[in-house]
Amino acid sequence: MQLYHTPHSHFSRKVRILLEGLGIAVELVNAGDTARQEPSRFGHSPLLRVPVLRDGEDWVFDSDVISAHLVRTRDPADRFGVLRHDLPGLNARSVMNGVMAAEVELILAARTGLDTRGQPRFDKARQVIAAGLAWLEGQEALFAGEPDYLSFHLVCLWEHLHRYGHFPPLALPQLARHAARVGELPIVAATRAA
Ligand SMILES: N[C@@H](CCC(=O)N[C@@H](CS)C(=O)NCC(=O)O)C(=O)O
Repeated sequence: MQLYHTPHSHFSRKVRILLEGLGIAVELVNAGDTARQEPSRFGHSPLLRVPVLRDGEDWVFDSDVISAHLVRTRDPADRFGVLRHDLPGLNARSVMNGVMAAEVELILAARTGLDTRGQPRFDKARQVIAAGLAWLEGQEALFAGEPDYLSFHLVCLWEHLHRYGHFPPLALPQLARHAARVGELPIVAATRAA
């Protein structure tokens, strides 16, 4: 099994934490700069993004689809709640994915030479990050239980925003507490980029 990723990719890290939690060995293939366009970097995914999973003959695109595939094929008990169906949990997942995607837009725009300051399109991305985090703070009870896929997702988002300087000037005490707690888990620490 191979996972195309980058060490800092927050979307890839969700999958890597799940792999650690499930005790599944994987060969990590570093795609390098995700702003590049060579399909081979991305396992020939037409989306030109990581993560991409190669599982035998199967190629799987998108972090949550990869995670669902891993659980369906290897963890019928779904111990980390990847296949959950409750609306609050699914909405929180959508909001976290949206915040992470908005951050990717800002990072890759800057990396490819665009000045994002004062541009309405990128101001909207910053607004999505701030509004998404504030919304998630109001849903913090979702992260309060035993560590699960939703809380893995949170810690990936949280640490990435801090690392890249896109964390908005907001006090989010409950999310901060949950992210710190989950961040201490060995399976989470094992996936933290140097
Ligand atoms: N919806 C995708 C998003 C993946 C994504 O945006 N990955 C970033 C790296 S964290 C990427 O490869 N971006 C390249 C690009 O947008 O051109 C998923 O959940 O896997």
